[in-house]
Amino acid sequence: MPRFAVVGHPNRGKSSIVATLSQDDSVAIAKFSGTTRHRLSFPMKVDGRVMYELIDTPGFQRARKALAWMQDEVEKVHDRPEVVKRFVEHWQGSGKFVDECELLQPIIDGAGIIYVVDGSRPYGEEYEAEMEILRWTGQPSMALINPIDNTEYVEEWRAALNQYFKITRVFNAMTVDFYKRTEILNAFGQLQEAWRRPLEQAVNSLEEMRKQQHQQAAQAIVKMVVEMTAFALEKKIPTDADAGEYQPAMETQFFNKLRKLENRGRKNVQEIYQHSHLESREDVIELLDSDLFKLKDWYLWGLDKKQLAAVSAAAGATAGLVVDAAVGGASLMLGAVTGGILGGVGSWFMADTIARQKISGILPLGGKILAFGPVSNRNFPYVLLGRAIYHQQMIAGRPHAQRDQLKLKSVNQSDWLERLGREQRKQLDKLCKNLSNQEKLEQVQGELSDWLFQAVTAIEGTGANTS
Ligand SMILES: Nc1nc2c(ncn2[C@@H]2O[C@H](COP(=O)(O)OP(=O)(O)O)[C@@H](O)[C@H]2O)c(=O)[nH]1
Ligand SMILES: [Mg+2]
Repeated sequence: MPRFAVVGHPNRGKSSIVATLSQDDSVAIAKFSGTTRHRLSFPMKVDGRVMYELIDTPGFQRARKALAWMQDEVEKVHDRPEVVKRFVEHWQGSGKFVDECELLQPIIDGAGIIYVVDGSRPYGEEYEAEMEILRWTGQPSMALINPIDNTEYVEEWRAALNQYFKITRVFNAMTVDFYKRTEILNAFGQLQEAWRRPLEQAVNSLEEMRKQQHQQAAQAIVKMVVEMTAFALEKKIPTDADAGEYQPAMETQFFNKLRKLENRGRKNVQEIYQHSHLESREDVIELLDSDLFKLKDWYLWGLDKKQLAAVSAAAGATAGLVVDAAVGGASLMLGAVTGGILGGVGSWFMADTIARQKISGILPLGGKILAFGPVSNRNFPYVLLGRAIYHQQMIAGRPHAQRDQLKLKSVNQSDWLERLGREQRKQLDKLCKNLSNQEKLEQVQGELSDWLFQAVTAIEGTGANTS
């Protein structure tokens, strides 16, 4: 199995590269150097099988002194690997060259070398000793230029690194996408014939795994959307009670429950993409930072009024009004909106309500039922899907080195709809209408999952939504 020791100066993004290439968000990355004191192994597993292993190491501390010792010891060029080995044997446990011993040991044991430098800082002679020592080990090696703050010195680095390494690549662990990651793996395969096959296999397995993740994410999202669009809250109140008194508390409860369902759906998606540490970071709770029930933000996610009118017209328009009239008793409009007077046409009205409070007739044993939901707003399934797709794309595209909070971009996200083909749109409109009307839910669940899998795969392909 291919193993790679990720080595270099402290604070050049070694741990970040390990996190990204092993898809492991538990790798320790910190603001200060010296976070990695001991080498740690991170296996990249697909279906429980280890595909390759990355070894995070502490940075070189005294490369020049180490090299000087080795130069004194060496007699012939072909002794060099032996001398590096002797160096580690000699100093290990002595309290000196602790970091050098720690990082050289896995290489002596057969690991390939990934040498990491920062392309935003100038090349300097002090690196030469590091590269020289690495060369002396005789192990296959490759250099990655990580442009931490900018790319100012990338070319300078490239020229220097090319003298020591057969393969040099620019690799930004924070922004790299799935395809660039697989490209790097294939490049590793060129380093040593024995690794070529296993790494090709690793790439195939990763692609297969990614497909499965998209599929699972689509299913998780659809499950959430179906639950949310079907959700209703009921409360029994005394016959003579004033429904209006219960309204605020029930409304809060109703919305909170829906928010919870959405959060749970997101958590599922995060876990599917192996970002399970994300939700425990509290700064992410404010994720996407736009409340589900801020109607004025719905344009970000769903259909705008023009689109909605078109959809409603196509779907036989005034269903909304009919439902409204049929409710009988008190029909309160909740969360009434922002944008002025509603046009009076069914779809307008529906566009600006979230849920209605309904009161059933008197119950046989006394009391009456106060009910909220389900949300019948025609835009609701689109909004849920829009938000979920946005979140899914951020998570699926998020390298595991990323530790920042997820940020909502203030661009209009509803263009995800516009990017869909006509047929795809039509199919979605039909499914969303079913959802709003609570029709054929089982069938909708299956069809919408397939639909969504295609959609997220296509959106990923266009590179939209990811930075
Ligand atoms: N902006 C940016 N920061 C990075 C990048 N790679 C690493 N960092 C930051 O640089 C610091 C050191 O990274 P780390 O991976 O721990 O470096 P190591 O000491 O070589 O293991 C951390 O604060 C990282 O967040 C990058 O590509 N872009
Ligand atoms: Mg580190």
